[in-house]
Amino acid sequence: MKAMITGASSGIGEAIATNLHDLGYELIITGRRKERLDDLATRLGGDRVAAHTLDVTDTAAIHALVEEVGAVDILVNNAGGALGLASAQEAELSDWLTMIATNVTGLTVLTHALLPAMVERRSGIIINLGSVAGEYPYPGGNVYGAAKAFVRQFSLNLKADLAGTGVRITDIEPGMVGETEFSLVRFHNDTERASSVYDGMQALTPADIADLVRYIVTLPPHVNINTVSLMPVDQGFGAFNVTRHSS
Ligand code: NDP
Ligand code: 8X3
Repeated sequence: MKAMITGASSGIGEAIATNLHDLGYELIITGRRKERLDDLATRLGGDRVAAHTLDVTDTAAIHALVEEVGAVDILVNNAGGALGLASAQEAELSDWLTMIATNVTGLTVLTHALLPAMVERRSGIIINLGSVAGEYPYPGGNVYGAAKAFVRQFSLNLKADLAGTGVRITDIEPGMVGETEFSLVRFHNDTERASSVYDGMQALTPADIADLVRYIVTLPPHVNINTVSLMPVDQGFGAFNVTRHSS
């Protein structure tokens, strides 16, 4: 049984890869930082793990990899993240386009490339990493939230098309997950700002998400979990924001 995990070079993807390896899967771990993938392969013992450099924004590279590795039993579309927390009117266009290219286009192209073989074999599981940011708006969430809303709706629409094919599809939508590089990347390597995000609260951990994946992939084949929305106990929702006397 073979599982492909994108963005396995850190955080949630690395933890998911570790759990799937524990379950006995042969892994195809991907990301842009090959040395990180090689480290993970070594830590997992080297056997049953193939590390491949893959930038998910590179459609030709996705097609070449799929051609090389063939069908997989599990695809975890985890690669992605946020860039910036500026308001829409102040955000960098390049950040917006990168978020769409990774969280939306990369996930879509890889899914399109691997799905036909799953349907043909009448078996397979796709797990997408969405976010609570795709469910609830927050200031500065603009394109990141919109990209994750795409992941949520695309996953549900896949479920509609895949009914009766034997192929399963789940969107996992976490709130704040610490011990990842998510905030470091969002704040363009500002370590202080990144670590302050999790100050004084207990965030979810990559292991929490990986344990959820373990649960999902070990369910009987007739059970499909459509979406899972989860948050730290310490996280909640904001109130509506009312601007008064603004003119
Ligand atoms: P990390 O920054 O730790 O991990 C992101 C992973 O994505 C890295 O392995 C990175 O690898 C990979 N990645 C980023 N861009 C590309 C690219 N263009 N091509 C290939 N791989 C890429 O963050 P998380 O582990 O937290 O994030 C994993 C997923 O979970 C993301 O989709 C994120 O949006 C989502 N998520 C995270 C939450 C959080 O609070 N941490 C909450 C909700 C969802 P490399 O740099 O080597 O390419
Ligand atoms: C990241 C979760 O709550 O920081 O997707 O937007 S949150």
